[in-house]
Formats: sequence, structure tokens, C-alpha cells
Amino acid sequence: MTGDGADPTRTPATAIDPPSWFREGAAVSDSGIYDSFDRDWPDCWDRAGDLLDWKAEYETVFRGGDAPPFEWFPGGELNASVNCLDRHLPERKNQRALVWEGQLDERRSYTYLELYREVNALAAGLRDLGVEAGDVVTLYLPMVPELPAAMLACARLGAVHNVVFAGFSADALADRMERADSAYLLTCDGYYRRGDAIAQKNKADNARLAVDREVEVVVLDHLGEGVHLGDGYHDYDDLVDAHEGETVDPVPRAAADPLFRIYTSGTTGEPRGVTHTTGGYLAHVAWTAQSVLDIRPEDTHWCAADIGWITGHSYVVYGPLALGATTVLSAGTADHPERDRLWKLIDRHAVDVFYTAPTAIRAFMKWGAEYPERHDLSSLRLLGTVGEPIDQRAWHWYREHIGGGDCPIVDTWWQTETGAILVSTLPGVDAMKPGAAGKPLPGIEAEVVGPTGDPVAPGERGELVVTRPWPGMPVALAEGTDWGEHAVSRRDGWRYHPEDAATVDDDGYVTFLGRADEAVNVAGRRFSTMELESTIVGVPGVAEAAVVGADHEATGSAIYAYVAPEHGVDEATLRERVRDAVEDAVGGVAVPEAVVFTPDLPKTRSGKIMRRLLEDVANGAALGDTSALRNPEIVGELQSRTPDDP
Ligand code: 6R9
Repeated sequence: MTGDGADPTRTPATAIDPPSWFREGAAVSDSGIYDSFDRDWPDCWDRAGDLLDWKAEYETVFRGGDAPPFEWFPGGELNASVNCLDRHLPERKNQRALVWEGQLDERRSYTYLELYREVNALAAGLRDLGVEAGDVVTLYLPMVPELPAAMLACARLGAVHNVVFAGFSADALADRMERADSAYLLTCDGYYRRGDAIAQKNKADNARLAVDREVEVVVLDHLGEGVHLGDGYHDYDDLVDAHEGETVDPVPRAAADPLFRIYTSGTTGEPRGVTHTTGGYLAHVAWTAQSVLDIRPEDTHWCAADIGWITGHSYVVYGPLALGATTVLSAGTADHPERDRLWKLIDRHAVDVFYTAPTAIRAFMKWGAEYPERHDLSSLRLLGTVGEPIDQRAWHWYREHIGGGDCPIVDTWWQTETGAILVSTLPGVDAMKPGAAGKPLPGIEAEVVGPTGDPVAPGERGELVVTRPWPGMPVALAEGTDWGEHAVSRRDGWRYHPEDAATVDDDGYVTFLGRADEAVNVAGRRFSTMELESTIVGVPGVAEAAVVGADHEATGSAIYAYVAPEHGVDEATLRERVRDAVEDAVGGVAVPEAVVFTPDLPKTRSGKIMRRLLEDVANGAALGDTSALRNPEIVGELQSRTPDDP
């Protein structure tokens, strides 16, 4: 796309209405909801607050002016573990709260009563170790049921959990513990990934040595092979067994008290610590789990994200459990032992709602439809995506091959910082437009603005800004204490800048184009990498593509396209097709200087394509930090495929 006007690469998607069978049963199907929320703002958010049980009712929904501080549900007191467990016991103590599928085909499930008991015993154990309200407890665990149990045990005590993705290194763990000032660590001996045992405790031991204070460590013997415990170490099972049958009074928390801390990596530099609140966050997550993901208490919901990321916090743990549904937790990977693993599990557990990322969908496409075809996926009622823009081809593939052709899809836009979904269609209300996420949800005010801060015309590229506070906003934004640059107005009034490039159409649907800084400048013309990528992945035979700018003497930058082809495709033919497609969609000036084929693209552990690395490779530059890479083995492969020798 060019910097000076309309978007030539995106043919407007045809709107698709949600099927009437879906609309009829949807949790939210009132088409007047946008207007009524707008009229009643901020009191409309009472509807979210109402989904929770409060120990002390809030005095008002929102208190605040045009600038921070903002207070959501002031005066309200609640406990998150009560909302996710205790209050469901009278009606569904024997319903499954969570189902766990291990990497080695092990299976375990917890009813609400069982999870309640585990959480209480663990909370009693942690209290014994000295954990109090406000303390930060770091959880360094893979996808095991004890991870959500530990999160809820912390919440019960009013302690703040700090989940660190299990795949992170000892240094990354130590860094996050230092930053969060955390004196407690819960980890495990090890776990399996693609059949290999990972020594988690070794990493935890090293981190503990690196941290500048005494740390109490609880170790879960997940592999069941026995663990050596030194001084300051405690066995998870011993701790829980010692307190079996005990209940811990839930510590009431003010709505604005922190529920958890999570670190997110900016595109550059330091990890950014984001702290979410107990009341506003939980209300926003529960409300979007209901209105967008349409989760009902009788549903089995599967969000395939790792709990180490915000998506797992909000839509594996807190959203589904706050609503009293069954949540699926799956360890390991989608292609191990076989490429039909996910579909087998959907079939086995009769999953109603499935939520995953475009990067996963593109992998499924690459593997082929034969894998989902082996299983009965007819239990699915709704599909969701999150994490990256989804191109139209992947969208249609998802709907056709996973959704049986008629499941609605919600393309949900949000961030670690926003806590919960802000932009998406409401599946029981709005038509879907493949490729566009949708409108800001009812009660959310956001617009796409240009460099001056004024709204851009429909179809023009700009940046999304959120112009009103939202309940799931993090503490720093609510208090106005941090990230000053984001809260500062470029025009009038308070705004939050997520730094995502976007366009908006005549119906108010927002199409995200990637991070605002992802642009290549060729001879003074700006091209969005996402725009070019969406053209290239539209070419039959292309599974995935990433576009970066390489330095070029004459034109400033040259466009390099890294392309992962589908199995068995002839590369020379595909290269021509890619060039032709870009020429047709954008013009000769945007035709990639180089099309480099690669078996896979470098991805971060949360599944986002690491363009920075490809840029370094394209430029023959020294590679920056690659510790966040999920597939480091691809680096050598990429370096060996120079554009001149493709
Ligand atoms: C939830 C999560 C946030 C960034 C965000 C944006 C991208 C997320 C998207 C999307 C297009 C969507 N993103 N959802 N882009 N369409 N539906 O992913 O949080 O890890 O903090 O990443 O992800 O660029 O700014 P986080």
C-alpha cells in the first residue's frame, strides 16, 4: 500500500451475515447494543460488572474526568478465585472446570469442586510459606493444570501472580523476577515438548542464583521421577497434601487492586511490565468472553494459546472460569504426535468454541485439509482468531475446513496492555468481513487517525487510537503513572496509542495492517509489509510470507519477500506468480527485489513473525537478540539462502 492514499491491495471483503441459528442462540444479539452503550456510557459497563459477584458493591461504575486517574468500579470489593470457583459450586460442583491434555496423550480433568479444593490447599500452603496479599508470586510452569490452580491460589490470597512463559530462559526469568520484586517462585521438574524432556528446574535454579534476594521455590514433580530439593525448596504435592481439605478465606480486593503482572516484549528494548486490576480486568474479560466468544456455562471452550501470554490469562483461565464453563488446556504442539492432534481433541471433547492465532491457521493450511477431515468437528459453534491480522484466504480456509462452512468467526483485536478484546464483531449482531476485525465493541471508543491526530478518511492508512478508558485498562494507564508517551494527547483529550496501523471502512470496520512501524520505504513510497504479505499469501501454493525492507543504494530500501511454500510446489513457477500478483495488486514498483523460499518463517514464541530478524538476514547484518525465537534452527537455513542463490 502506498503512503498517500487508498489501499490498492485489499479488495473489500463481502460482508457475511452470521447464520440465523447462531444469532437465535447468541448471548448477545440485540442490534441496538451499540447505541444503548453509547448513550449510557460509562454506566453501560454495569453490564460487565454485573457478571461478577462482589463482596462489596461498587459505588459507581466509573469515576474520572478527561485525564487519569480513572477508576473502574470504585468502592467495589471482590475476589477473583471466588468468581472463578466458589460461586459456581452450588450449580455445577461436578461439572468439569478444566480438561487437560498432555503431550504424551495423558489426560486429566478437574471438576469445579476438585479445582476449588486444589486451589484452597495450595493457597493454604503458600500462606504457610509467607505469601500475603500484595506479594508477587512468579509462576514458571508449562501448560499443566497446576498453573491455573496456582494463579487462582494467588488470587485467593490477594497475591499478584507473575506468569513467565515456560520456554523463556533462566536470564529472562531472573530479569522478570527482579523487575517484579518477586520472592516466590513456583516451577516444575520438567516437561515434554515434541517428545523431548525439557529440564525446567535447571533453568529455575539458575534464575534463583541470579536473583538478588532470598527466594522460596515450590517445585511440582510433573514428570513423576522424583526431584532433589535443597534449602528453600518445597515440594508442590507435599504442600498440597499437608493442607488437604482446608479452606482459605478469600481475601477481598478493591476493584483497582492488582490481580497479576505480565511482561510483554516491545518490538525493541526492555520488557514492559503490565499490571492488571482485579475488578475492571475480570469484568471486561468475563463480558467479552460472553459477548464476543459467546461462551456459556455448559460450553467446552478451547483457547489454544499458552497461559504464558495474555491470551491464555484472559481466555484460557479467567474468562471461561468466571462464566462457569469448561476450559481445555493442552500441552505440547499441534503437530505432535500427528498433525491432526487439535482436531482429534476437538472431536474428543466436543469443543463448542475454538480460539487460535492466524499463524496456527496458516500452518494448518500448509499441512492440508486431510487432517481436520479425519475428525468430527460438528460440535463447533464459533471460531475465533487473535494475535495478528488474518488474511482473507486463511479466514475462508478456517471457516470452510474447521467451521464446517457456517461457523461464525470473530477476529479479535487486543493487546497485553488492553487486557481483553477491544475490537471485534459481535457474532450474534454483526456481519463479518474477512480480513477486517470489526468495529470497536460497544462501550469502546476508538478511531483511526493520521499523523496530525485527526481521523483519516475511510480506506486511508492511519493508526488506531483508543479515545476513552475501558474497564480492562492496566494500572499504569488508569493511574497515569507510566508510559507517559501513550497517555499524552497528540490532539485533544486523553488517548491510548496501541501503535497499530489500520484503516477503517464506511461501516466503521477496522482492518489492522500490522504494527505501525512495519513499513518499507522504496524510492520515497511507503509500503506496508502487511499489505504486501496479504497479497503474497493470496497466491495459491504460498503457505506463509513475510516482507521486509533491505537496504538499497538507489531506492533506500528494496522489498524482500520470504515465502514458505506449500508442500510440493515448484519454486520457479511460484516466484513468478508472487511477482505477478504484487504487480497486479500494487504495481511494478512494489514487486519484490528478491523472493526467498524457506521451509518456515522465524517466529517468536507467541507465534508472531520476527521481521526484525529477517531484516537483519536480508541486510547481512549481525543478528540482534534471538532469545525469543521459537524455531532458532531456521536462522542458519535462512542465512544459507541468499537472494542471489535462491
Ligand atoms: C492479544 C495479543 C498485541 C499485538 C497488537 C497487534 C497484534 C492482536 C490482532 C492483531 C491484527 C488482530 N494483534 N490481535 N493484529 N488483528 N485480531 O496478541 O496481545 O501479544 O500483546 O500482541 O498483536 O499488533 O498490537 P500481544
